[in-house]
Formats: sequence, structure tokens, C-alpha cells
Amino acid sequence: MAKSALITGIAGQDGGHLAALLHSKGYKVYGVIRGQMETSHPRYQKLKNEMPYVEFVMADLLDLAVLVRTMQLVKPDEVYNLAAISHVGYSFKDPILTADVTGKGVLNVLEAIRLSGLEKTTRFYQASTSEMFGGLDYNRPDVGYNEDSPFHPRSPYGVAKLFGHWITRNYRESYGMFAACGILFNHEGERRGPEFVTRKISKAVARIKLGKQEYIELGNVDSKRDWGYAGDYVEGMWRILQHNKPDDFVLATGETHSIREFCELAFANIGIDIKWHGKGEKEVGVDTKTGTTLIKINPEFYRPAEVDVLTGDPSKAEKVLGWKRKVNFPNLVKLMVDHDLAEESGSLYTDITDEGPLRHIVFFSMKTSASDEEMDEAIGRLKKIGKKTNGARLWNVSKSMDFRKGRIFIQNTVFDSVDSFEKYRNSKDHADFAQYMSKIADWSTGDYLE
Ligand code: NAP
Ligand code: G4F
Repeated sequence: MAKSALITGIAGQDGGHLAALLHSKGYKVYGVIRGQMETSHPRYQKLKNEMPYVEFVMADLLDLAVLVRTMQLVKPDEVYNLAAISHVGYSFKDPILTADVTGKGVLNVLEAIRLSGLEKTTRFYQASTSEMFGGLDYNRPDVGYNEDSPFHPRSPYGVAKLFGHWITRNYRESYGMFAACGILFNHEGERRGPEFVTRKISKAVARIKLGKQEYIELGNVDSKRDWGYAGDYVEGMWRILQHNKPDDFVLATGETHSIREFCELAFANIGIDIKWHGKGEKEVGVDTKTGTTLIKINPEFYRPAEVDVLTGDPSKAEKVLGWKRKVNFPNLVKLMVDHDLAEESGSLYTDITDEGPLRHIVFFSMKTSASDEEMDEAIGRLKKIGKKTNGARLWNVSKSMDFRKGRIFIQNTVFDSVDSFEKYRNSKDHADFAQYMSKIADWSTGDYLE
């Protein structure tokens, strides 16, 4: 029988990647979302469009009763607890809520499993974090933090996560539960929330390139993070729960880069060379060719306490789980900028016929699905530039693919569109188009791999 998994925080960055991964492995996937969502609610519909294979369950980490009901209903083989107030800066503004959700919420999920009598059968994954290390005196800059490094959290978020980490270990030791923690270093990508620095930068770079924004304001550009790609990290989460015993694992790249470097590389992807001038709050990042200021410092984004440097040592996960990140730092930055260029410019449309009225309009969306309004807008734009659309067949490519494939496919079209469409055109097999699409999605998986 197919395994079942319950993902809390499915609407977040990791939730989407993990749902797609588990679905591709044949799991029945349940996802916890919160709010009073009727199935007609636009947010519900968006999630359902993105993950049609997921069965959504309304629950909140603050509500033990509903979590118990959820466990009794679903009886999952695996629970991935990804839900949290996860923004470190915000946790200083709302520390009580952060403690309740990010800390005590973990206990609620564990108790719900136990009270439902599932503690011997359900495997539990807790989303622990490198923020628990804090980057202070105990850092090991040469090798990075590992599973035995001491903790010194520097934010309400980090403190709350430490509670979640230890209560998970406590349930493992007290009740013999298969309860494991992944201590994950920063992981980013096209699904990252725009409130996190990498996505804020990649989005701004795309918008600046398209003339939709003048500059970006950032806080501390000197802190350093060990940044990987979220798609790689959810594979690690899954491996942690497939191991023969519950244990804790660091997932990281082993490299660290500053926000400054991220900015420079992101701008380099659109052909802009950044040079820095000035100090502290007066510092600016300037386009060397035009002299235009593209980066400013705004103390609003400083934090009361900062984690200066984080580097992780993933050697245990590499050795024991056979896990290794695939996407390297330059490719991560490129992937995000490419994505945001496509997203910010609307979407990518390709006219696959070069003469006469359009026979096919291919809608390439970086998102997992395009709404009817977006499709209408696309057609409107084609008409505006004089394309005849009558009788053309409309392909909403992304709708037929899962998220990872969607991304890969788009990158493929960005780089290989001429080739791909020549092949299609020569095949004369228009009816087989959808199948052809999924084939090229498969063979292009190497685009961002090292
Ligand atoms: P994210 O995008 O912020 O997603 C967190 C999700 O938690 C959101 O979908 C949110 O729901 C949900 N949530 C918040 N409060 C809730 C509540 N009271 N009840 C139920 N759901 C609630 O985070 P992420 O980047 O995917 O990270 C996943 C997990 O890994 C988090 O626990 C995070 O702290 C941890 N982590 C992340 C990283 C990283 O670099 N991304 C590194 C280490 C650890 P709404 O969508 O309704 O707001
Ligand atoms: O992107 P960030 O907000 O991520 P942060 O604080 O490292 O936390 C993320 O990673 C953790 C794993 O280590 C997760 F547990 C956590 O849930 C979250 O996913 O900030 C990164 C750095 C910080 O030093 C921050 O001060 O970027 C600096 N920064 C500079 N300007 C900024 C900004 N951060 C944000 N969010 N926005 C800015 O404008």
C-alpha cells in the first residue's frame, strides 16, 4: 500500500517542494493549511491548482484538539513538521506568537501523534535550524557547525526552535518515537518568500532590469550564510525519515557567502557590475557603467541581535544518508534571477509558428499554474503586437507538470527554445505536443546541476 505523509506548513517554501517529491515517490500526501478556507477560497484554489494531488486539512499548530483529530483521521506513516513563524526578523516583533507556534507548536504535533496512539507507527520530522547555533564564539569557520556543536540562539525564533529541537529528542528518548530533526542551513529558491533576503534581492534585480524598480534597500550586507537550494534539502528530509533509526542531521553546503556577494552575483546575471562606496548606513552599491545607485542600506532591516556567520558541516548526512546538495551557489543565484525575470515580465510566451496565424500559443509560467485571467492577458498582449490568435490552441504547460519539472522546463525553454521548437516543428506531430513537453522536461534536469 502507498505510504502516507502529513506535511504541516505545506503552503510555505519547503512544503511545496516536499509535497512534489513525496508525490513523485508514490506517497498519498496530506497538507495542513490554516484559516477558514472554503474550497471556493482563492488561496485554497491556488494551492489546489499547484498541488492537485494533495489532500488539504485545515488545522493550526496552536490548536491541539484539531491536530489530534487530524492525526486520527489521516493516521500518517510520516509527519513532516514544517509549519512555523520562520522569519527571524519578525520573531523579534512578535516573540510570544513565535514561541507559541515555532516552539510549543512542535509539542502540540508530537502530543497529537501520541494521544492518537500513533507514537509507535508514525515517523516524525522536525524542521530544526542552523539559527540554533547563533554564529557566535563557537563557530568553526574552517569546517562548520555539526550535530555536536553547542547551541547559542540569537533570536526569539532561534530560542523557540531550540525548544522544538529538544522536545523532539525528548519524545524520542521518552516514548521510543521515531522522531528526528534535520538541522537545516539556509535553503532558497524560486518558492522562497519575498521577505527573505535572497528572494528580495533576486526579485529586485529582475524588477530593476525591467525598469519596474529603481533600487533595493537592505540591512546588514556583511552577514554570511550557508545557502543551498530548497529542492535538494527536501530530499534530505525524506532520507532522514527513511534511515534505520531516528537521528539528527545537519544539511548544508559547507560554503558560506555574504549578502554582499549574493547581490554582486545577482546583478552580474543581468550584466551589471556592482561596486560598493561609503560605510555603514551611508554605504551604497553602484552600477560601475552608469554610476546609478542600485543598493542602499536601510537600518529598518537591522536586527536587535545578528547571526554574523553560518557554515554547516554536512559530512554526517553525506556519509550516513548518502545525501549531498546538487545546486551550487552561482547556480542558485542564477536560478532565482532567471525565475524572477520570467515572473516579473509576466510570463514567457513562444510563438511556435513563424508565419501566418498562430496555431499554438504556449503559456510558460514559472508558477505551477496560470489563472484564466493570466491566459487572457497573454492573448491580449499577442493581439496587441498584431498576432492573429483565432483558432490557435492554447497550452498551459505548467498546469500539467509538477513544480520542479515546471521550473526545469522553463529553464530549458529559456536556454534551448530555438532547438526545442525546431524539433517540434519538424516533427509535424502537433497532437503529441503535451507528451513531447514532458519529455523535454525530463531530459533537461541537468540544467542547474553541477
Ligand atoms: P515558510 O515558507 O515560512 O513556511 C512556513 C509555513 O508555516 C507557512 O506556510 C505558514 O502558513 C505555516 N504556519 C505558520 N504558522 C502556523 C500555524 N500556527 N499553524 C499552521 N501553520 C502555520 O518556511 P520554509 O522556508 O518553508 O521553512 C520550513 C520550515 O523549516 C520552517 O519551520 C522553518 O523555520 C524551517 N527552516 C527553514 C530554513 C530555510 O532556510 N528555509 C532553514 C532551517 C529551518 P501560512 O502560509 O498560512 O502563513
Ligand atoms: O534571509 P534572512 O531573513 O534569513 P535568516 O535570518 O538567515 O533565516 C532563514 O534561515 C534560517 C536558517 O539559518 C531559517 F531557520 C529561518 O527560518 C529563515 O529561513 O536573512 C539572512 C541575512 C540576515 O543576516 C539578515 O540580517 O540577511 C540579512 N539581511 C540584510 N538585509 C536581510 C536584509 N534579511 C532580510 N530578511 N531582509 C533584508 O532586507
